[in-house]
Amino acid sequence: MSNKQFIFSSIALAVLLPFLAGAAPVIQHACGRAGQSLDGTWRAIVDPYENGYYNYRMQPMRTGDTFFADRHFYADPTKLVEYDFDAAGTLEVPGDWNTQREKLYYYEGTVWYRRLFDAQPKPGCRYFIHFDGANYETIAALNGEIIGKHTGGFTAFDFEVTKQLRAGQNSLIVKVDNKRHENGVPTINTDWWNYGGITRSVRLVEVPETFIRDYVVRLSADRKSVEGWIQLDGNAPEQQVSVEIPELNWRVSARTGADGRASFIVPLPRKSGIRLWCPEDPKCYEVVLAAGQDRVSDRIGFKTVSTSGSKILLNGQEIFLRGISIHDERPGAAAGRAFSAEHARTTLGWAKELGCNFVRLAHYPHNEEMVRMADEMGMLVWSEIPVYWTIAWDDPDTYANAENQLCEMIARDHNRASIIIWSVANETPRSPERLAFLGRLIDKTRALDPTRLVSAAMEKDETSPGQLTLVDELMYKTDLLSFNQYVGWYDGDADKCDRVVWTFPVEKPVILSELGGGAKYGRHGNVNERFTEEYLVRLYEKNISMMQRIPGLAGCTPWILKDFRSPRRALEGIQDDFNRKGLVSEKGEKKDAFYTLQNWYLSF
Ligand code: GCB
Repeated sequence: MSNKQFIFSSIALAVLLPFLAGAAPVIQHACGRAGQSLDGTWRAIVDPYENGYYNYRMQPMRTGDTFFADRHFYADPTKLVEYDFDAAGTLEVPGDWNTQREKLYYYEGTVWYRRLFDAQPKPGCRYFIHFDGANYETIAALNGEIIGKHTGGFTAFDFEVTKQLRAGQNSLIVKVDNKRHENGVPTINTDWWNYGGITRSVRLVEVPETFIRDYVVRLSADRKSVEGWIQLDGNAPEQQVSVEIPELNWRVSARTGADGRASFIVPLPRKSGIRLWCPEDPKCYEVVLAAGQDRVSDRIGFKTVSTSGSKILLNGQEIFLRGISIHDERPGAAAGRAFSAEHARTTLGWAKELGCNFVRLAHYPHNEEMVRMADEMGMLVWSEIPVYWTIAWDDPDTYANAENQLCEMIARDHNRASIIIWSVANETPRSPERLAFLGRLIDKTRALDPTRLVSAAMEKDETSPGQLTLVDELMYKTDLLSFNQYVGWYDGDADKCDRVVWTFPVEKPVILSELGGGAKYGRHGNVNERFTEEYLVRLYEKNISMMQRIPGLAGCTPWILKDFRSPRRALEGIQDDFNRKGLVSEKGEKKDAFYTLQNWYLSF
């Protein structure tokens, strides 16, 4: 492939603008870069009154009077220092604090983490501390100096530490605060556990002075070319860069401009033999990107997704989305936040066994292992930001926060073949302010990524008894008519499913983004008794036959794969702090309704 074939397209300006508009995006594929993992045992001080922070809030330059300074009482007890990380208890990272210490089960507030690590910084390299996620507000300091602040509990971010990193021992202090806020994203009220802490992996990343910060490598909409861009970061932005897919014998090289960016669209050879990514054949190719000293190797699948009338097309072929919703919680009695490839394999393994080709990762971006595992296992993905229920629609800070989380979600995962839908919200009560807010988020999503579908989980309306439809005007902006409905649980009994008629004012693919009800595993009784396995089986049977009568149905993601912790679920003996709408219990025991849905899915 010659340089001439490399097209610097001005269309790419559209993709470039978002990059210029905001902060630098997260380092693409940070876990595949040189450096060291900082996962493991960290010291932790619980600080509900923000004692260790007080002086910093008063005088931000004086970190010496705060816990960021990592001073010691025990080193010299004649000097008053009322904390000492060396003497503090420990928490494992990654991991939420709620399931690690009984006293922190309901805790919402600040915990200070400290990790000592050795480093040997090399001249000509830059260093970043990369967090895959920490809930909800993070402020970090390296060797007593603040390196950055981040808001949002479910997206990756990194702070540069080239100046602060020392040869020998380093002290990384991270203040994590999971207090809920009325104008936060999410807001105060949700139906999931507000797990706090450094819930996901942390890594010291080493890159050359000028490095490949971000890239997109994907199939063009006509499936005839591979297209994308590379974004360099550093003081030598104009460089020779290349992208290679060795297995396809496909290679391209070019020079980045003064903005550090190069875009390309290069046809695949006629007989490339490319295997398009799909659930039945989730082929990922090794893609190697190089720029000067920097080299990144990623595994990327190639596919397209689009709609035609009420159909969803994957690689141009109609596909029905046999889905299930999932929270980012790990399998096992203790529950808690998921973070590992093993958690992802088990959870997605259950979804596979259920007969799924699609998962809705609700209600916020899940950890990166999950989407990478979905790529490898062949599971289509709906990915969402936590714009949930009653957000402060007219607060500009709330909008900025939501948009930032949207950008961070897309930036981390825009090379994942599995992702077909970006969702901007879940069950948000209608109002003009909310319509404007979500409309802006949808426009932003399309500008950042024109290659995937954009939607939101809306709510159905009953315009007259038994007449079910959508009236939410957001449906004119989304690619899908996706909505949650609980006929047979919150809305009447299971028999109501037989009586209702569905119609829609516009022809688009219909996705039931939630349906279901609760049952405690092993609790048996009458079909009319809530929380019994019998009730849930019947509810699923009735919902399935109702769905078969829904015009334009293109898929569904019943709520939910696994019972998950929620402080809203107080019914003792049955709920015990768990939302019981799972088809498997938190321990992985399959409820009878699992097989009801499985029978339907396996009949396709
Ligand atoms: C919903 C929400 C979901 C809840 C679920 C429930 O509509 O979107 O977050 O957990 O209902 O169980 O009530």
